[in-house]
Amino acid sequence: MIKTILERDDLQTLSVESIAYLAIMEILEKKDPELVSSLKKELEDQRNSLKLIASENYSSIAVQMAMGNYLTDKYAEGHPFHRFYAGCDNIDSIESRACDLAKKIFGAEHAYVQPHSGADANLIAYWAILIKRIEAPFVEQLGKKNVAQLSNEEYEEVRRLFSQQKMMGLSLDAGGHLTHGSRVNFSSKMMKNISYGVDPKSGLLDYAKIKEQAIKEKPAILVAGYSAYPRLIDFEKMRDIADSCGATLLVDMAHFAGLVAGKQLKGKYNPMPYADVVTSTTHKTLRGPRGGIILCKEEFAPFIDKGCPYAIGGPLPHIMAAKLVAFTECLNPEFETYAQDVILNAKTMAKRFVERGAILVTGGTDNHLLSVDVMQSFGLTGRQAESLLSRCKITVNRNSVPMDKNGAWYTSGIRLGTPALTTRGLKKSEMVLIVDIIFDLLAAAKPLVNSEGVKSKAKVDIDEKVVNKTIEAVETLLEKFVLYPEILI
Ligand code: DSN
Repeated sequence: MIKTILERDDLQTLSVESIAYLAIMEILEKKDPELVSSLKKELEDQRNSLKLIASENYSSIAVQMAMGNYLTDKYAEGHPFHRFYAGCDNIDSIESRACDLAKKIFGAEHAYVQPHSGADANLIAYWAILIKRIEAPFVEQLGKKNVAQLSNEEYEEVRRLFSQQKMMGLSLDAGGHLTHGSRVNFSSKMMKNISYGVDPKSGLLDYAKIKEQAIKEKPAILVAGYSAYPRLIDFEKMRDIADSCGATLLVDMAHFAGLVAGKQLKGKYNPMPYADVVTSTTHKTLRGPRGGIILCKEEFAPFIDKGCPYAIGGPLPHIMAAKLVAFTECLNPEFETYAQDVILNAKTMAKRFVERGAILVTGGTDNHLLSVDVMQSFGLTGRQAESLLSRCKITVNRNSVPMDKNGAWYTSGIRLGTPALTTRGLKKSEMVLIVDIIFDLLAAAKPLVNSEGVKSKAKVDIDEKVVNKTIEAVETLLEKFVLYPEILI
């Protein structure tokens, strides 16, 4: 007979975090034991692997706890103190305090913390910008009070004008995000998409070329930001480009928001003074719950605040509570050290890869991520490298390199990031060790060749002894860095 948590002999010795998690497991066990098994297994897997996914992190237990409660039961359409539902007093308090903290952390004129994700944040921001630029002046010109007063013909004209607008963002293979105008995403369907790339030789943004393109194309929205670009962006230059073509400058800092909050991106590398609208996720370098935020200049505020109803049916009060907790953590001086270490760790990894002879996109990194060209370095596709590393408990994701010949499925690169391992406490010397482990493993692998002599793009040929040795090395390294040591379940 399993004892309930209250009957445990060691209750007095357990941390409050362990007691909280044990209680959660006990409650869930009665509903779905299989879910509890998956939850326990996930903790074990995360504990036993080297997480190098550049967009992932480990949130605090406080952030996790703020998400799991009855706040989820509330509808709060609208925004703080301006709701379409009654009974939102406490949600008003939570959401407005989260907005105030976000403004303080980033030095923003206005904050909106409802987006459910970074993609949501971009969707809302694009609509808000188009409505401000096109719909609002159109409505005003016709002497109408709001869009609901337009006739069907007039509204059709708004829709036609929207579809004529252009957005210009970094292409996916050069490190841009799907929502920056990729053909498989809504962003290229709501506006005409013009992509800019990177210099084919250096892999770096070529600002003069982007400016030339922007002046020719005249986009309504210029997007700066990335998912896999390992360098800093000069936002002063991006501002100048936006001004030269009359575009609204939107910076998507989903990947590097934590580096801004941690005061590591200063001057022209901090997007806040230059952008009209800044979007972000809250769960990557920022280390909060899975979600999004939008920061903007005051003139955009009335439009951004209508994210619900533009694109959100109802905000998630429990997630906004967790964002509030994460923002309090960003204001802790420890967060600055963390952000500094994230970059230091990434630079250390990049340096070691180069010393060992690997080819990196742009030759290195200035931020939290690096992109290793595994095709040029090891003759492997990104897919082969990703699965082999995963077998050895090292999680990375395959990623295109600029002008990738292997396409978006197999790719020629892998993207590595340091936020999660930095949170876990790993430092420079461990980074060198990790690069050596990865390098030795990938160097020992070859693409599997079938009986007809065809090289696989997915499978590799490798001595199992090397695989086992790698797993052992990872396990030994992680023994010293227990993830969530305060949780015993
Ligand atoms: N999936 C995220 C990333 O890995 O960068 C972006 O949405």
